[in-house]
Amino acid sequence: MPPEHSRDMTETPTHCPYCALQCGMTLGGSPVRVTPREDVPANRGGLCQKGWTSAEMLTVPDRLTTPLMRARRGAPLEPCSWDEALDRIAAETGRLQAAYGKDAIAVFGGGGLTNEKAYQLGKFARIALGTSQIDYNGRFCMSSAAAATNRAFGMDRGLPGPITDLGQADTILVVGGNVAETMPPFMRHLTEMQDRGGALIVVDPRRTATARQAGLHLQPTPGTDLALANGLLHLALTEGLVDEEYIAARTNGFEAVRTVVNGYWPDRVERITGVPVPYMRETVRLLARGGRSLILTARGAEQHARGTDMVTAFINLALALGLPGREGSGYGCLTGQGNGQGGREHGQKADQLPGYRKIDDPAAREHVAGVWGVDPETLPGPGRSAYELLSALGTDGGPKAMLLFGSNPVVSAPRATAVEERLDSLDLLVAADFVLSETAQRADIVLPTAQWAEESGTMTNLEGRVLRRRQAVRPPDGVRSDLEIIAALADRLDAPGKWSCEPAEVFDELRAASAGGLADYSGITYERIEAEGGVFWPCPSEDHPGTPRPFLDRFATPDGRARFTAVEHTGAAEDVDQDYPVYLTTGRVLAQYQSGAQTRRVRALVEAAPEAFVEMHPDLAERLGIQEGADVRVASRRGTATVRARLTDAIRSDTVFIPFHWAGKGRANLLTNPALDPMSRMPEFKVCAVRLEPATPNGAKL
Ligand SMILES: Nc1nc2c(c(=O)[nH]1)N[C@H]1C(S)=C(S)[C@@H](COP(=O)(O)OP(=O)(O)OC[C@H]3O[C@@H](n4cnc5c(=O)[nH]c(N)nc54)[C@H](O)[C@@H]3O)O[C@H]1N2
Ligand SMILES: Nc1nc2c(c(=O)[nH]1)N[C@H]1C(S)=C(S)[C@@H](COP(=O)(O)OP(=O)(O)OC[C@H]3O[C@@H](n4cnc5c(=O)[nH]c(N)nc54)[C@H](O)[C@@H]3O)O[C@H]1N2
Ligand code: SF4
Ligand SMILES: [Mo]
Repeated sequence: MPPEHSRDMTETPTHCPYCALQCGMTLGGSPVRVTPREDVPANRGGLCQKGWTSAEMLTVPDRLTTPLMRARRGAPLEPCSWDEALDRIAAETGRLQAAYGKDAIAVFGGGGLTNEKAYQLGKFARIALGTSQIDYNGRFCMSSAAAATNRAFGMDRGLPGPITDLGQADTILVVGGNVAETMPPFMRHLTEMQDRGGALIVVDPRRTATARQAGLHLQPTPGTDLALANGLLHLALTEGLVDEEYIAARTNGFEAVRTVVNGYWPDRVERITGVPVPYMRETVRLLARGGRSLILTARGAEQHARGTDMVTAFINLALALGLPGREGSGYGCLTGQGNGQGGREHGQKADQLPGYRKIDDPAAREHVAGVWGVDPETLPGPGRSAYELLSALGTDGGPKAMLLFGSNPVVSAPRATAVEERLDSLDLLVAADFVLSETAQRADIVLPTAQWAEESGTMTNLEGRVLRRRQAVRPPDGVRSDLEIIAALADRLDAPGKWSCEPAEVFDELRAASAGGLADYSGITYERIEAEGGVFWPCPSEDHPGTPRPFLDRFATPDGRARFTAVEHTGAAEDVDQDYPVYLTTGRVLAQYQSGAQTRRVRALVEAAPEAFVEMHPDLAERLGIQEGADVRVASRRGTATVRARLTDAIRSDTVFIPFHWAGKGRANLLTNPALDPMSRMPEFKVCAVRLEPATPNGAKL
């Protein structure tokens, strides 16, 4: 077989560049054509519009193909050579670290990076720069579910079993997930379950496309899911539906939960959430009817200042009904980004080393330092979480420079104007990207990278299945892969250790570094992934089959039992009041992805979803004098956005919704509240208080 960089455009089986479903697709032809794969269980021949049009990203007209640099702040970005760019980064980081210490340099990664890149980036921060200041956009994504599952099960893995289990379930409760738009082929599994007589229940303040397919839709006030979950458990107890035998055999801590949920009687929960009592009763009855039941949370339940406890409340419910650790049943979190799962396992998190090891655990430090060939004493300790890191940039005692790989925080971080100010106060901002994202536009140095189909590596999908991303085309002249960039910088910084640019070699090192950790990849090889259609972690040896369902015998806690944690409802960090009387929630639409840096460049997607809008109930619109299609000013305590009104009775009349994919005046994150969860450090993207008014004098469409 020819080496991958010289292979021509033959048909190459790989996976979609975008979300965690990692739909299988084949790339081939010139121009590159996308064909869905039938052999990948996640999508079974399906793709969403983003997947179908993904190859267009390979040839966007404004693709970066040369490094860019600004002579000084305020000067324009101008083309430069790789050597100039890399030399300046090495010189500046050296100067700043000499003046301010190792932590003067921050690194910010992304959940879209392959396992190999995420691993190498974490290693680069710790031993090439020696900084503790690394975190990544996954903190904004599934970190609350990660914190909650670690607390309850001792391990954080997305789905509790293969995705094909969903079709065989009898009841699935989806809390705060709009999979019909965020992972369309996922619906096949839900439809299969429904066709077999199974029940789909959706909890969402909006009657989304997903909710419309459900037999039962619970429409709570944003931020009240914890009360709802406690209320469901209260009902399960009073109706004798909890599995006392399972609780005794497989869990600890139920008594405290029993006491707390005592206070969540149905009428009270209906008052807090707005969900009618009969709907709650029916939900509990369906979940507890025997057979296979799954409770799945997504960002709607997780992106809260109490997100960890919100998820915990649903895990408590699942445990009380005896679901986790039973084949086909359990609790799961729907991971989001392409490598949302793997990206959180190999060390780009502030408190973590590869293999999901804790950076403050002496044994973990010893093991990983051994693989890296350094003294464990030289490894830094835990750093700041994503939003705290962004807020510290350029402050006294905060980092003076940041290297960014795979995120666009100017659009996606909460309270974005404050983040912009911090970025602009840096001595040096470096962005590695294949397009000039809104954040790259503010950088001092921009490094053009290869993307997705132009390189290879591994991705871990929402099931915990490690997949191969294969190179299908050659990168354009002038760009380098992230691994090449990291290696070139490590070389200039005289870093210890090996810095391979070959994904397969980096993966082998990752396997060794993860060995013995919670996320043990040591038995996974590229060959096995190819032969077996992916391998589920943990997989501690090459003759180990991998672990599709991790908790069947025991949980990953020291005593093998799952842990209940009693949690109380407190409500959103910022409640509505006279000045800001309406709840704002934010999220996604089908045709755009994340900060839109990629999908706002694809023609068909721009046609399908051209601009930011605010979804609002006609009753609310009438009260405010706002008509369909009019420009609306939406103000919160953080800022003001101007977006187009879209009237629909599918949303509660006390709540509005703005998708966060657009830059400029329609940016949802001009408004959002950066209140952080105390455990996960997740910002409260899903609820804050706003005021709305027509942007044009009579509220009419211009
Ligand atoms: N088209 C598209 N697909 C994507 C992405 C994308 O950007 N675009 N991104 C990927 C990524 S990284 C992620 S993380 C996933 C996210 O996938 P999802 O979690 O499905 O997406 P969201 O739209 O953020 O949120 C889901 C729902 O939560 C609801 N919600 C808001 N507030 C609350 C609340 O307080 N309680 C409850 N129960 N629900 C609430 C919203 O109305 C929304 O319908 O999608 C992945 N797939
Ligand atoms: N209001 C609000 N804000 C949110 C959310 C919400 O629901 N509401 N959701 C949050 C969530 S769940 C997430 S995951 C974040 C995501 O938000 P971001 O972190 O901004 O995610 P992307 O838009 O995917 O940004 C990825 C950037 O990296 C580039 N890129 C992609 N792949 C690679 C690669 O391999 N290498 C390099 N060097 N660059 C690459 C892309 O071109 C793009 O510019 O947004 C969060 N922000
Ligand atoms: S659902 Fe996700 S992985 Fe599948 S085609 Fe769409 S964006 Fe790609
Ligand atoms: Mo995400």
